[in-house]
Amino acid sequence: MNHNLFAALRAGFPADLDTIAIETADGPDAPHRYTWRDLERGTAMIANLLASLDLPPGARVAVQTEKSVEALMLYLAVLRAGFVYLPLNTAYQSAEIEYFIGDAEPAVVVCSGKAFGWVSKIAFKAGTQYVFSLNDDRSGSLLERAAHHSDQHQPAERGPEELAAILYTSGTTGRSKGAMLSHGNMLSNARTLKDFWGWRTPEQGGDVLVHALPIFHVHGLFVACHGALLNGSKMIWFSKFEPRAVIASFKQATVFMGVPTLYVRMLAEDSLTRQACSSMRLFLSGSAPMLVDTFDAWRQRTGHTIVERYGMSETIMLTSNPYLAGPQARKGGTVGPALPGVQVRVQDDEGQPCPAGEIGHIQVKGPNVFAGYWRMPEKTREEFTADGWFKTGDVGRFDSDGYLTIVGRSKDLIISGGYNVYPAEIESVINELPGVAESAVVGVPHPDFGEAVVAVVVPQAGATVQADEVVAALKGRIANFKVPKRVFIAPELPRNTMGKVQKKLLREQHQGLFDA
Ligand code: MCA
Ligand code: AMP
Repeated sequence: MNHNLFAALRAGFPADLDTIAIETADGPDAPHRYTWRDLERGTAMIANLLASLDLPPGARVAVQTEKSVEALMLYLAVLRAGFVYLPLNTAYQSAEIEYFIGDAEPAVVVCSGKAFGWVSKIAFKAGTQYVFSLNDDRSGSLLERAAHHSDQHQPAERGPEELAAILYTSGTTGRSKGAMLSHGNMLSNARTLKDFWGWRTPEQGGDVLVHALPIFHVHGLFVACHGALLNGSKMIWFSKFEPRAVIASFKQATVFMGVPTLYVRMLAEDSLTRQACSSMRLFLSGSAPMLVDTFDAWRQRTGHTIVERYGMSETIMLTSNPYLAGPQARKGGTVGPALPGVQVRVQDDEGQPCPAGEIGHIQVKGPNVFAGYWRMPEKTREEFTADGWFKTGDVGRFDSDGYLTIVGRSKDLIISGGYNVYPAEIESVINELPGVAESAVVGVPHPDFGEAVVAVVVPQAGATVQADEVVAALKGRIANFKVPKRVFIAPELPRNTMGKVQKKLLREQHQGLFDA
């Protein structure tokens, strides 16, 4: 049996391949409609192009392109051809891209035409054999080359353990780690979610997913796209989240997935009403904690109770509030019980299980859990317990019904608008700026992004450092979402008697910074 994830997704396509699979909601020629046959043929042609390149087994295909249906087809084609997909956030700047390409050593890199100059330079220096361009208007060398290939392609035979994708997650200290996900990890999770969230096949009346998330992370690429494809469900495709247009699209849809920021922004629109959401059956939230206020406000305004779930790049989805048991079974402020087939436990500092109500470290096990970090066996060992559980770095507690609440993180991580930011990385870039002695980066509450990045910078003796200059210097060096929303210049950082920077104190000091 072939365990290639593409083969399983393809098996979910409806019998009538000439129905609409994806309809674009924005962009110059919207609504542009793609049939299931278009996906079948387009992915075959790109897969055949990749197969013709004589790449070594396990070759990585790294992709940094704007969101487009063709970019989704490229992902599917990489799976189909049996290579390893490596998505990169479009916000990453050259130093970040240089690290990922240097570390993953992809045989193929695909980037937007406007970035081709600098990206290809980095890629060829790192030994990449092929660099193609792909733009969001269906132009670029990838599609030009693929057009010369057959639209028939047999998915490559792959076992469940074989690598399908590498997702880079920033590290608490130093280097980013590439989480290796297999065909089996992704397929088991997609199948679990299909049942758990009650996806309806076209024969069962069908679902329509509003897709407004980026496609370089687990949420938008795996959870959303796998769900729709495996189920033969149509997607209404936004290249960028725009609250009013997304609300207007709910009239033709049944399912929506978003990070909390998207829900907060839609709640600010008068057009969000019960009427606007009357055809919807399921609103899902995750990637960052949703405030109970947002959960309640959404229910009050739309009559729908959001299903909050919890996951990670290393594990895909872990827990979810119930869907089938009805809205009364969903508890705001919790991420629900473990998904079927996934094990989740909460342990104290001594490695003993915490009883319900007590806070401890969240650890997980299951067919969805990744194989390890790319070329980092040591780091991989550190992140698993002796008895084989993955340490999430999140801290939480179960209630007596088995619902998990995430209360914090043992890892020093800020989640801003659903994107992860590691303070250590930002501090090291700030510390390299001229005149800077040291810095501390913390996350503080933000009404739109949930948490916002704030930096406290200490100048070297005799040097003058301006806050706006720090911000300007960081833009272009690191992805925009990592750039601090505010920078404070201070003569020193608060330290405890051991000399450790007291970040808790800094967070408290700046707690109300973004209060409305
Ligand atoms: C954009 N900016 C941000 C963010 N996004 N700053 C902090 N945090 C962000 N998330 C910057 C912009 O570059 C800009 O900077 C300024 O903030 C204002 O941008 P704005 O126009 O408001 O942003 P936007 O383009 O509307 O984007 C906001 C967004 C986007 C739609 C919320 O961030 C987004 O799509 N987030 C979803 C992320 C996601 O999919 N995460 C899933 C990870 P300037 O003013 O300097 O130009 S997967 C995961 O976490 C796990 C596995 C899971 O459980 O799902
Ligand atoms: P990533 O590294 O991008 O995969 O982010 C994974 C992290 O996002 C998790 O370890 C959690 O800290 C956080 N996360 C995901 N979903 C939720 C949620 N529903 N509530 C709170 N935190 C979440």
